Amino acid sequence: MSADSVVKSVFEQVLRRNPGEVEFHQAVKEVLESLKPVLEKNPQYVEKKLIERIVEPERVFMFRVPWQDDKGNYQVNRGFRVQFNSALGPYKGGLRFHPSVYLGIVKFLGFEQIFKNSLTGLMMGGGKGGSDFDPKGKSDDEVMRFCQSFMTELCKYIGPDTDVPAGDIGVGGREVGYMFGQYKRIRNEFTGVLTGKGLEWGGSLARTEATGYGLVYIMQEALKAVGKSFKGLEVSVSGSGNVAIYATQKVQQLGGKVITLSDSNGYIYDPDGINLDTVKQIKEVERKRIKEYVNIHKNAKYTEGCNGIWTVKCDVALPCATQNELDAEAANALVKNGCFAAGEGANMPTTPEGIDVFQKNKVLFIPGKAANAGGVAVSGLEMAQNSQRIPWTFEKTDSELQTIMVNIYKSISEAAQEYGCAGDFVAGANIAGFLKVAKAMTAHGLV
Ligand code: NDP
Ligand code: 2IT
Repeated sequence: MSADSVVKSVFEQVLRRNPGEVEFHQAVKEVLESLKPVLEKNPQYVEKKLIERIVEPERVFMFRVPWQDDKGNYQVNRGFRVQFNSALGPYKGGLRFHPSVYLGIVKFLGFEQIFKNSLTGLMMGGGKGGSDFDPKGKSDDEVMRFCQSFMTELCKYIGPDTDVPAGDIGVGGREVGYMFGQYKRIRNEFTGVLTGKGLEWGGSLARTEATGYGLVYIMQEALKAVGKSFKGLEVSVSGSGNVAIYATQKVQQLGGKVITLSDSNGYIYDPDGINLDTVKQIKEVERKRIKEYVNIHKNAKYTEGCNGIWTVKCDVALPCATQNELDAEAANALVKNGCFAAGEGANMPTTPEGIDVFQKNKVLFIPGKAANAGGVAVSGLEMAQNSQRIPWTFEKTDSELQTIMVNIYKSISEAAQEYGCAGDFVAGANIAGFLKVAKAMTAHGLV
């Protein structure tokens, strides 16, 4: 059977077996398309049904999360954990709390995580979880009661050598704290079962910064390869959460100017460059909306709705909010305005049509699997520190992160080169990420 027909038939089976899970279909399609040259070169992977196995999660949990709000009303949400692939290590990946979460989102994220974690070079399998719970507008006590109920069920399936969750959209230090407390209480164990922990109780320095910093480190490496740097560049960042804030910080440290940020209501444009102290106060301390920014910085402008953010003229675009936030129209607007590089801080923020526009116009495009791997990489370093029971300094952790991001850039460039698509970092990331997992799965026999 040719690689083409294998991919076609596996994808048809994915559509049949996972009806309605459109984000999962999108993520699988991209990876399978990239793997055609790998299957041609390695017929043993076709014979051993590597592709059929890798698109099927090892295990999926869905559970009821009952909790009580401040008024005493009972509430019910749905919880998920997808343990996708453990060929390279314990399942590892974040938890997302957002009303849009359903099985298809968790599966797309878990699937991406397999290849991303492989690219880090650390021993981590792929997994993801979350809930359709919306933390927005909830009191601390409500969030705590929800997290405790969520962990009361999740704690049956995870453990420091089994499955190690972390944060994602809607899950930060506060939520990880409540979940860790409940796990410790039920299991009577103080272990590194979650990453993104507080620094006083097993967290790693630089984990908070890691995804945003890592994104900028890999983009810096990619820019260096074409004789450029961030110095003097105008950068458009979307989102205003963990990834967006620390991507902005690192761009600024490297001499670039970040001119936009957004949330799900709208975006701000500040021609003077974003003032991060203001953003951190609004988003991290007060947990308010990004539009508050323009009350303090009078040259800045707020626009309702997030679609227009990519019409702002910039040199580099860093989408750091959510999936499918940058479509073909947005990519065309960026190209027209002279944008020459884009790096995905979020998971799958660019639609397939958007990626097409970037690649046809020779925009230097680094996909999320590679570009946002810094977060999970430092999570892996947090696990290492927890095993050693010794915390590392910020400098040591940050320097390991830089090395990992430079190595990811190297391995995705080399894989693209080797498989005849030099400069296509989407294919490079999928191929390099896959090969390691495929070798491990082959060594493990029929699993
Ligand atoms: P946060 O919850 O800290 O921030 C999310 C940001 O994205 C907020 O500004 C939020 O706005 C915006 N956003 C979320 N959903 C939507 C939506 N449907 N439409 C428009 N804007 C939206 O999450 P993170 O910064 O941690 O995550 C951002 C992205 O980065 C996600 O794709 C995540 O999977 C990815 N990522 C995160 C890593 C991490 O370590 N945290 C690691 C690797 C990837 P609002 O407040 O209005 O919801
Ligand atoms: O998408 C991701 O890589 C994350 N949300 C971070 C996962 C982790 O385990 O740190």
